[in-house]
Amino acid sequence: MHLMSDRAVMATGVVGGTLPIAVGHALALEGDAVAVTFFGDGAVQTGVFHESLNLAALWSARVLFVCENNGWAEFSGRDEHTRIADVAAYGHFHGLPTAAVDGGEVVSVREAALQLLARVRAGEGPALLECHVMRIRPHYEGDLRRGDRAEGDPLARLEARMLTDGFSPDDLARRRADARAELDDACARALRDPSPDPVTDAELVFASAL
Ligand SMILES: Cc1ncc(C[n+]2csc(CCOP(=O)(O)OP(=O)(O)O)c2C)c(N)n1
Ligand SMILES: [Mg+2]
Repeated sequence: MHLMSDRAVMATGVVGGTLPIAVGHALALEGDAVAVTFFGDGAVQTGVFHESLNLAALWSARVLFVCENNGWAEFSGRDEHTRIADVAAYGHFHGLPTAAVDGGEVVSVREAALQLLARVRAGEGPALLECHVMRIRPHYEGDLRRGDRAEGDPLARLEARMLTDGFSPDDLARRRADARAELDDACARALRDPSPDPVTDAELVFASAL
């Protein structure tokens, strides 16, 4: 929900909030650039999910909708808030090319995403990718009640697959250390950055300065 970067246009604590923004963003993009929006299965029961898929399909917006379906919305199991088991059903219903994959299998996610992205880029309209995943950590740190399934960790599964595919344990250890160093460096840089000046709080919120 809360990731931002130069290419991550927005994130928000409002469940489903990124969906219509992604459609608008896609309509403003030029060339064959594509907007990709990630959301949980909890967002699928919001009205904007359906409005966004419908409008994107009608206007052939270049959007890839990616749902991470872990079967939970905060503390409610999927069967407590919907009678529809698979999110992919809504893709078919709204007329989008749709795929459903094991979201813990990195290679399958990549292959399915590339196939759908090729269609979106070609101007065939939006697409929906449903990734079935496990919640590997509780909803928030300290909540140990439900859904802690470490065996669903996509990185651990990828490592196991790479070892089977012939990568050496040393190679994997080196890659892990490189990734760790990159993250440590990014965290250190973020902590060193000065906090924003409070007088700039309205910048980029309104079209013209207050
Ligand atoms: C509009 C809105 N309603 C309710 C909430 C409270 N809330 C936070 S997370 C969440 C569940 C979202 O489900 P999902 O996207 O599947 O995330 P998961 O619980 O699987 O991490 C809810 C209802 C919110 N943040 N925004
Ligand atoms: Mg969920």
